[in-house]
Amino acid sequence: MIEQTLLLIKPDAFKRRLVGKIITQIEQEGFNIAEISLKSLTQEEAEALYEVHRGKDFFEPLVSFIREAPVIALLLERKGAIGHLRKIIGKTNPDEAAPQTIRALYGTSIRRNVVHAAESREAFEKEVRIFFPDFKP
Ligand code: 3AN
Repeated sequence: MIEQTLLLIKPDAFKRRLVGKIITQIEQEGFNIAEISLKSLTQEEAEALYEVHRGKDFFEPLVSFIREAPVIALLLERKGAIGHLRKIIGKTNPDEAAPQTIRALYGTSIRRNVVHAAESREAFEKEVRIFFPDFKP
């Protein structure tokens, strides 16, 4: 079944001009780009994105990092999109990510791990509205 998911290209990738390489890899994996947006997050939007981590010791540095430069959000479509995108980005910590995953290739730390992908349908529906307010499922 064709499914939708959300990929965020984070400020570290943007500043290092890795956007093209990451989008190329996404296209090679068979995803269609349905929408794309370049957005500088407000403090409130960044906190909403990472709400589940509020109270953890890495919450504030994480919110500050995601506001360092614009984020590129891609609304993607593919069969089994959510699971497949999570697979090809790799684990949160680039040192633990499988070879050739996006985080293994380009990530430099657990925080500066170049991309985010929605981890479930519920997370997708919440996160997509931050970047595409007119989104209708
Ligand atoms: P993922 O992005 O792989 O779903 P989450 O949702 O557990 O990972 O974490 C969201 C973001 O929070 C991660 N991408 C990472 O940047 C940051 N993060 C998670 N755990 C840590 C940690 N222990 N130290 C610093 N940053 C973290």
